Amino acid sequence: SRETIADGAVLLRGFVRPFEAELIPALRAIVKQAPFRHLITPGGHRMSVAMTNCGSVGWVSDPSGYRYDPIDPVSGQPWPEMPEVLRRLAADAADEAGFNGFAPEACLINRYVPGAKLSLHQDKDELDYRAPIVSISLGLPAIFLFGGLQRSDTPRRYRLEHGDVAVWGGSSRLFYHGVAPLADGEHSVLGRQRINLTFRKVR
Ligand code: MD3
Ligand code: FE
Repeated sequence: SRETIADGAVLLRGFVRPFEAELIPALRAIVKQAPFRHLITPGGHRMSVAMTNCGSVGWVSDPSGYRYDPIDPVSGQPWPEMPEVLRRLAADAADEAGFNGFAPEACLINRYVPGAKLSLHQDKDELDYRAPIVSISLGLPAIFLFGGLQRSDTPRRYRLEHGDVAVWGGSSRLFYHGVAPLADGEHSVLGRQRINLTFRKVR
């Protein structure tokens, strides 16, 4: 199904289904090469969400700031390549939402265990806000908080489930958003966790 929730923001429930059999092993291979780690924010806080990346650049945070970096600071090596199945899924979802020719350079992969959350923030480390961000939810369901251009805008809440894809472009590209603390549970494929992948055009 396709549901528009704001200017340029489209929810595609279950869009992952036809890709899932290929996607899960591809994800496992990435995490083997570049394991999840808890980043430290410039403010010195350890994030409750663990992260890794694939693609030609990856998003990193450390005491010196936020940036996209071609090198994984843990391994000293380039991030794992973005698998074809992920490129295709992201491009197909963007097409479905009206953003043709989406070619992401980065895929940030977030892992939530019960209790982990992501505070309200804007995604502003990319150079071109005309490109959307495509996000894929896997594993345990989460409550996604979708605010507005001001941090003080009261967020709307959406439950994102395993297999849901969302595309965030247009004026919603710079809206504040976050994820409420993950409720405990057990998912048949991924166990006691939620994984979110976000595809970004960085340059
Ligand atoms: C709305 N991740 O990695 S994905 C992030 O579920 C991030 O892990 C969340 O926010 C997660 O930065 C939310 C959905 C999402 C991603 C980017 C957006 C929604 C967005 C950018 C603008 C507006
Ligand atoms: Fe974000």
